[in-house]
Amino acid sequence: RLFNVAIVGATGAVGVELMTCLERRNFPVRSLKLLASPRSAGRTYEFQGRQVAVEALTADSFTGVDIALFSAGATISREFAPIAAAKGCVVVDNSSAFRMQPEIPLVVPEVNGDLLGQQPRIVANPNCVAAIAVMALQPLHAHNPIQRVIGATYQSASGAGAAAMAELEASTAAYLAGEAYEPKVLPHPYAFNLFSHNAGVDPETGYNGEELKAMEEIRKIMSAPDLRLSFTCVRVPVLRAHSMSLTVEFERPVSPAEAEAWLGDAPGVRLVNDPLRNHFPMPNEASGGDDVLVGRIRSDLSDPSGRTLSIFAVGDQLLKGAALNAVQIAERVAS
Ligand code: A2P
Ligand code: 11C
Repeated sequence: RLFNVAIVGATGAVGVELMTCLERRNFPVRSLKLLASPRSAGRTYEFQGRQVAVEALTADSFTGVDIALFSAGATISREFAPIAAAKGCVVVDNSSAFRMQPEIPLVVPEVNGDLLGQQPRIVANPNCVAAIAVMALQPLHAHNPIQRVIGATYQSASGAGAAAMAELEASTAAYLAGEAYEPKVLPHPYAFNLFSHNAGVDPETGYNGEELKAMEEIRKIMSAPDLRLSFTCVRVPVLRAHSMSLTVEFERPVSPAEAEAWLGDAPGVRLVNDPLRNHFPMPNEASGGDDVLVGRIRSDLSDPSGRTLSIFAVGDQLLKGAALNAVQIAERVAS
């Protein structure tokens, strides 16, 4: 069976990757509709050897569409995803609009793809930190329950969209030319700098919105409501892969060799763990690839009980952190 597919936010950083993922994974597309703001109407993209023109998103856009992949932000999803679903379309939504609604499945197929068997109308695609983290955590959790994770992230420009990626390039060029650059997309100078994630800070807890999303979404995806988590999210001047240090406390003692074996067997995970060459996961090696790279697996010396490991994970934010995961969900929905 072939499917009529729509991409909402087709001109964005994730939207363009959605097109490439559908194409290279041979998703059974009958027709592809590209939707964005009226600003982009008429712009064309090549898909399967044909030119497809972008159309302005309207309430009528979803007639005859079987699967809609949304990546145009939460406001657009809140308005248009219910309209699409009411027209019989299955929505895979990359925004935060529906993720924490109890009746909406929040899915990373390798972890909880079984939820798609219930044929939901709207499926939420997780925050990129959550998606990448659970790829590294779930294969461990399946063998020895995880009780607590302390995470620190090193997040790329792509998470803030195509305009932020352009700002990283332009501000770096300006810096090297010795010219002034006024940030327009992100709140702080980005070239040769890093800063606490640009999501707003919750006055009650002191955590920012990205940290809170990552923590609640990891619990939901892993069906682990009691998992204790604390994240610090930071934006670094990298174009498109998110890195994270995860300090993971288990129920029982665990050795790095055991963890390496469990991660080595996990689909979608690739071990990059070569202490002799000091070669561990890096954003330049994760970028453009489907796998989440995991390494630097070592016992945390601050826990004498032997129940804590530190690991480092890196995943392409635009792929497993967004477009690839959405297309993997769509593949399961279509099968
Ligand atoms: P457009 O390029 O026409 O503004 P990114 O996350 O890379 O910033 O991309 C955001 C995506 O969301 C873009 O495809 C953008 O389209 C789309 N978008 C933004 N505002 C709207 C809107 N009002 N209606 C439809 N799509 C929108
Ligand atoms: C970032 N992960 O890197 C964010 C962007 O929950 O979908 C995506 C926010 C989200 O800034």
